[in-house]
Amino acid sequence: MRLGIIGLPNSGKTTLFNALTGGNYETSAVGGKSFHVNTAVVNVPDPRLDVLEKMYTAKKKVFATITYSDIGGLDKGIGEGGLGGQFRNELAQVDGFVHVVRAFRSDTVPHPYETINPQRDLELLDGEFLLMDLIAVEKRLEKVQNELRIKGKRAGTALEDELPLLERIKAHLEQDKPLRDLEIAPEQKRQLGGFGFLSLKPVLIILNQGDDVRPEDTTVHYSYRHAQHIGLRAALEAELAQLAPEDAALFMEEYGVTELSAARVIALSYELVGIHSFLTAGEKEVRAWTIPQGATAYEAAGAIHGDIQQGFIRAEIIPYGVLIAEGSEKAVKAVGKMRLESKDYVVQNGDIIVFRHSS
Ligand SMILES: Nc1nc2c(ncn2[C@@H]2O[C@H](COP(=O)(O)OP(=O)(O)OP(=O)(O)O)[C@@H](O)[C@H]2O)c(=O)[nH]1
Ligand SMILES: [Mg+2]
Repeated sequence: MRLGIIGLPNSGKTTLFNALTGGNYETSAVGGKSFHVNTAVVNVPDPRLDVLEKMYTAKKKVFATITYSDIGGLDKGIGEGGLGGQFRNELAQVDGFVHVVRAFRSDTVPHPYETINPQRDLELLDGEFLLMDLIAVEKRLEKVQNELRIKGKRAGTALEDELPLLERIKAHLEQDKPLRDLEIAPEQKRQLGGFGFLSLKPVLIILNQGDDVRPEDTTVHYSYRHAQHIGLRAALEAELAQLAPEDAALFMEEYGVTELSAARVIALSYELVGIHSFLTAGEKEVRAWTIPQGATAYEAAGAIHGDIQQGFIRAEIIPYGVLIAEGSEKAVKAVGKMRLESKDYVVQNGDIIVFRHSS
């Protein structure tokens, strides 16, 4: 899964990218308009693995991962066709967005629209995405209508089914609402996958705050489904990400920072794109595995190895909370709380699983 970090020039995208990935990419006060992408894979922090590592005296700890791409070069006017093909592809291919909105004040970093106004900036770029989606849906609609007119019944039921969906999408966008807020059945959503509608993708809005946080810097109004917002100080967190853990702790104490938001942003964005983790634990390693929310035990087995899936017999499951409550795997088994599940069991976040399989 990959999330695209987007935002207006000088909003702090690259700074946030560095904070999330521990990277050291160059940030600048110039506000680049040219298209560029930085990509990095990061571990998804999971305190459960730290606990399991100790409990099982495991030799290795393997985190789930997620990818971030810092996509520079977005600004007002892109919806009107100012966006090149490569750029458009990059946006269409990510699974969700992290939208950085500037809330920090600075005399040395110019704002492209001069004043600090998070709500305006959020709506500005969001509006461009809506416009791009509207243009895309109108194009597709025209094509489908033409084909239906020319071929009639021979065009097939798939196109006939698509037509009302496209019309519904168009009407929704014309009300200035993102597609992520439109009720669309899962199979229809899959059908739309190839069009890469931007406003259909989940979004995590980051209010990038400076050192003097004012109340108006902490909230924006964006009450749509599959969207959340959170405030953080990207510059401070990027600096901390460069330090050794013990130095970072000292620094945090000095600046009165009790908790870093980067870890929370990673965890939130992981959930937002519809995935979660099941766990495996043993002496060799403790590990988090990524699966789609709602995936079955059979699908989870496949995430580890095709052979395990093929030979699936049953899944032995201990929910993480049960393990902690009972204190050990042995204790869980003694009270009969280990569960035996078949292929179609829907795996829950934090299930610790052993797959029994024929080889
Ligand atoms: N004072 C202050 N400066 C910040 C903060 N966040 C970022 N900056 C500065 O703002 C400038 C722009 O930050 P970048 O991270 O390069 O912004 P960007 O969105 O990647 O910019 P472009 O890629 O050029 O569009 C840099 O000089 C940063 O050091 C902040 O919270 N406070
Ligand atoms: Mg940048």
